Amino acid sequence: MKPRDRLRIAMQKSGRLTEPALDLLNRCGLTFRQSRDKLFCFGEGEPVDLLLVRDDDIPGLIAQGVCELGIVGRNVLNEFKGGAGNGAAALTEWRSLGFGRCRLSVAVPQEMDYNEPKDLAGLRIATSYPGLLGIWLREQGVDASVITLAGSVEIAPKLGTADVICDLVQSGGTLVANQLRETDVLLQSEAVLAGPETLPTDERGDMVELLLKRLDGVIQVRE
Ligand code: PRT
Ligand code: ZN
Repeated sequence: MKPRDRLRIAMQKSGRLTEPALDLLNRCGLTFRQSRDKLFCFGEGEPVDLLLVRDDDIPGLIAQGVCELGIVGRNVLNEFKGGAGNGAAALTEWRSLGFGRCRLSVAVPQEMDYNEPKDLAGLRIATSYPGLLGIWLREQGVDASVITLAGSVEIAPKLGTADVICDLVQSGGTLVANQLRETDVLLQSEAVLAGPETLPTDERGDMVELLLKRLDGVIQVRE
């Protein structure tokens, strides 16, 4: 099979990162013709196409070489890198993009007596980030059981399926609404431009370099 000569960037199809990501690419001079199935967008000027996918799939698509770059939350990227079986995937942050800011935090019921991570010993912690939570618990020397949930993590303590949670927080409104209190920040996150540590040595690599240069200009103007 002939190697691809067009660059592919994966981004979230529909969610918090979609609009700011597309806006950033537009400001880097990239425009796209929306295809009918809306999974693949053909780039009009430069040889750069878009893949519109679930954010969780982005690191895997880069690791498999389906695309060269992805715009994804650091939380998703690091969970992939730290997750079981993904150790070999040498993915890196080429740039941090300044939007989609949030943090991954532990939160406990407001009435719970909590002073330090050791107080989590023996508890059940609900999260969608078992890899990152597991690493943090090991660093803290805490033995707790991690309960992996795909969503609605914040209601787990009320439902009795977990004692505390580890979830993304932005304004803190969701925690307050669920009578939870943020105690420890595991990760400060924002959208990043992710890619393999080693770029292709062909035209696609040149295009990445051009894009990074434009991106730096756009980010500087914005700051
Ligand atoms: O369908 P797909 O899988 O692509 O979308 P998704 O539902 O997984 O992702 P989406 O669109 O919700 O979030 C995409 C990315 O945005 C995340 O991976 C983060 O990097 C980033 N981001 C920024 C956030 C938030 N802020 C955020 N507040 N992601 C989620 N939240 C949720 C959080 O999980 C919690 O339920 O918002 C709630 C907390 O918000 P506050 O303001 O009440 O604290
Ligand atoms: Zn997702």
